[in-house]
Amino acid sequence: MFQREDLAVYFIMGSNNVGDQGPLKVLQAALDGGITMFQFREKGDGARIGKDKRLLAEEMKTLCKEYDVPFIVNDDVDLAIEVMADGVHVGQEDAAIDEVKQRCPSSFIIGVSATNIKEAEQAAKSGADYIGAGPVFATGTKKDAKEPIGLDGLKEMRQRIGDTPMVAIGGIDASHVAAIRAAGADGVSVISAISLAEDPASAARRLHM
Ligand code: TZP
Ligand code: MG
Repeated sequence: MFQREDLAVYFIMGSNNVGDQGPLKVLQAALDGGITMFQFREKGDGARIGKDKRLLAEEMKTLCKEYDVPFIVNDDVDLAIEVMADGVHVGQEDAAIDEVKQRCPSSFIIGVSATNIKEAEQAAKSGADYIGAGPVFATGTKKDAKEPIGLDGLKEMRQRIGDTPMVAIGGIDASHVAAIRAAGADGVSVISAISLAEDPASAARRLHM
């Protein structure tokens, strides 16, 4: 069962977000550091496709299961179902949430990205299990990221979506966690703060309140 506490330290990664250690070593370290949720986001330059992508997803899912951490797949609903993930995360350009809900097992955690108030309200209304809000700060990791909403934008989203679980994303590091929680988010989601850290386990640990 998904609970908002799962959003506390939400790590997101694909194979091109890491250096020489490779994605599985980094994920293992992040799990050792206490991440509470993981999203496999395989896109961009050199992203794996087809069988390679599925094999990596399966290995990551197995690792997450060992730690009892929910394993979420970004965008790819077919893959999420195929590897029996714990859920799927979709953006505004991806499949409509009604359709996603129809296709997935009822136990699936469904996350939706929101880059502004209107999208957040819509996502909450459509029954998303959680909203990924941002980018809160500028990020170099997502090339087509929208304008940052800032802590004020995050606060306003919280006011408009009632108690729908919400996780903040974009340019976040350990120094932001307290302010982001104070703005009403249930947690932080990060890529580079963990994936590019010299010591991903400590980086994950530092993101806890
Ligand atoms: N969506 C909005 S910002 C972002 C995504 C996937 C990238 C976040 O990466 P980082 O390295 O934590 O800024
Ligand atoms: Mg997407």
